[in-house]
Amino acid sequence: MCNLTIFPTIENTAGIISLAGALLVYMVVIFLLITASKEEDKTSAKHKVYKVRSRYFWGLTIFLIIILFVSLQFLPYPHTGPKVDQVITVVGSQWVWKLAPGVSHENPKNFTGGNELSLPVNKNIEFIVTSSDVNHGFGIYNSQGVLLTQTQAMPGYENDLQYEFKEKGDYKILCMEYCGAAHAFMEATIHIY
Ligand SMILES: [Cu+2]
Repeated sequence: MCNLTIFPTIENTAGIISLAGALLVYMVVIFLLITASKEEDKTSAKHKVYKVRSRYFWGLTIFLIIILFVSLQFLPYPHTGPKVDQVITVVGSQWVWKLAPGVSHENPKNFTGGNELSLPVNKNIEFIVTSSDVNHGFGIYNSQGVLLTQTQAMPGYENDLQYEFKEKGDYKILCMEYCGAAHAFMEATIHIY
């Protein structure tokens, strides 16, 4: 699951900007500490730091407000990232998982799908996950019982989860959110070929 490739997503860009900002503050503090003369008392050094910090705070606030207004016009943000090879609709219900290939326009309550599915190895699979009743947790486990990926199955919402199975074999889907009496028996199987 460890993927070091950096995609230019909004999250990554925001992360890089925050990191750069934090480094900038750090550098300013180091600079002030180095340039402060020895005679200068601690209070005046502290004042200098506070001044820089408050300027930085207001600068950052204005910058973020501008970015907010500039970026809002691009909503809804287009889907970025690797290409999807296959789409699977998943509906969680008390107490079964139903899976079927393709995008479903059906009301989740009428959705028909099985609790077993075969999918190809090394393909980017997109799971569109929802629920027909209460919240469920859609978790995919390998044969050793290790959780590989998960998302919530919520009534009235569709959560997208993309995952590429790297090994052939059987994977289990279990419910990760307590949803009633038979919660522990809510499972499905994905065969990767
Ligand atoms: Cu459950």
